[in-house]
Amino acid sequence: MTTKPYREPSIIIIGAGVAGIAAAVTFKKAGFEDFVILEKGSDVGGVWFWNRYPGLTCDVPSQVYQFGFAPKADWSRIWATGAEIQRYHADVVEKFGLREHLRLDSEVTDAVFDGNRWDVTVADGTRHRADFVIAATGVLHHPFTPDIPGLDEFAGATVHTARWNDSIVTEGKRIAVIGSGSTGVQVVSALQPDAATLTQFARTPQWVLWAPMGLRQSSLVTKVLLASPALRDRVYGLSLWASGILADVVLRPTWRRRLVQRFARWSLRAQVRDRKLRETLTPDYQPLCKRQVVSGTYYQAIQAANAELVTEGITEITPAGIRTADGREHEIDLIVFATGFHPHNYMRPMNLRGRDGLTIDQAWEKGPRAYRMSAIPGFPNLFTVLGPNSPTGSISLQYSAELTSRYITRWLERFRAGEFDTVEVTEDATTRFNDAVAEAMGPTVWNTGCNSWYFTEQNTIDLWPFDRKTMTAMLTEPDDHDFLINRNAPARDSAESSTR
Ligand code: N01
Repeated sequence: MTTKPYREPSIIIIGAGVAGIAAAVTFKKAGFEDFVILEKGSDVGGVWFWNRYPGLTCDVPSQVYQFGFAPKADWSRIWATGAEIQRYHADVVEKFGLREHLRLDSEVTDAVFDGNRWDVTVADGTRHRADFVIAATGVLHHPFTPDIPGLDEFAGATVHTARWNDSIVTEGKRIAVIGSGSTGVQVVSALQPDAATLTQFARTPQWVLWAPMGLRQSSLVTKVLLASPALRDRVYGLSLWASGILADVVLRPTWRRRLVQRFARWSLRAQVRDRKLRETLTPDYQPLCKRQVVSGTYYQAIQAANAELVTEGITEITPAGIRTADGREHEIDLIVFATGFHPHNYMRPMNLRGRDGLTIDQAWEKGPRAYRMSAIPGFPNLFTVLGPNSPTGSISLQYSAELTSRYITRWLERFRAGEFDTVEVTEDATTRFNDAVAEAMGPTVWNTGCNSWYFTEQNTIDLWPFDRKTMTAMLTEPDDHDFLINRNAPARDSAESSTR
């Protein structure tokens, strides 16, 4: 094959969360230096930067909730707090020399493909040009606040958990928490002890799996792992392997799934003795169907003397509180919205235009759709890391982001070798992948009859229905048959060859 001379690809990574950090470190390790990371927040970390509500803890054990290239021996807890995870991200950024590539407070407003390269504009008007765009924009970063009548007239304070305001006083207040997902459960547990009253408005009860989330990592374990990097890497590998059990449990209806579901039911029975409250807290769908909530403190918190669970629908917010469908007015000083996100927005509201002016809204008119989480037809030289169908809730997100980043690196290497100028996944390959996804969703627990944020408006499930081995096989080497590989793009201006 004839190849063009060696040239360095310029790359723009959008987002400095788990996906963006994984991409940047992977590219750097492969010898690619001409990249910038554009991050809309004022620090790195993505969800771990934006979320700092009281009680924020990762419900995935720390030994697996970390990058494979940066295993940390000295996690202070088995399930780390949000603050510790955020410090970890900052340390990784320093350790791998990403600061010089980072542009904080840089929200991308436009990313337009001109037939040859990408033209990317930031909110302050700064423009960058590059050969490749990597969209590492995350899933859960557009908070959703329901439009409840009367909200504007409320005399107290309001806050969404994903935009916590540290000046808010919670101690001694009459607090309402709206929402019963992973966030609602954590924030109820954290705020109840010091609140005057805590009222949780739960539209749909959740199964809450018991786990001792406050458990510290023993100092002996830390000492041993610090002394032996080989052992530390083995523990990471083992944790990753063990997490495969979760994928198996959610993907296939076996005795293993039934066992976990029995544990969820037991968690409720063992901790809530009051029959009436237990009935109110019992969901009418299978455990694991929604994103599983894990907590060792929630059921105690909601049974405390100053706590109340309200399942009546909210009809309006009054200046003094919240009125429910039974006509009751709950007097409230602070409303905490733990009401989740617009989860399928991905790069939007960015003006993202691919080949021939195709907008992402046009391409995704029928919902978000990508090839193996990583490429979108009509958008040449653009890859997504933790894009549509990412394995939230089944496979390590760090593992998936690193795997996808290595896969993209294969394309960068081929570009560098002069093998192509633009590469774009085909419509056909994307349809085949999405058909396989739809079929594989059949036996998953997510498809057993509950309403969850996993569902798109088109009623598809935006998750990864395969195991880790299949994911690894799909994202190890690019399959050229699935791509339009173009070697004839017009020659580019050599003065424009850098992102910086
Ligand atoms: O959001 P959610 P979340 N009136 O969408 C309710 C991750 N996470 O922030 O179930 C009343 O799950 C809504 O009710 P319903 C994790 O992946 C991870 O809690 O739709 N209620 C629901 O109860 C998680 O799944 C960690 O009927 C309204 C809640 O708001 C994801 O983030 C920690 C309402 C929203 O729940 C999102 O979790 C925290 C209305 N109008 C989160 N509108 C880790 O530890 C919505 N609700 C890793």
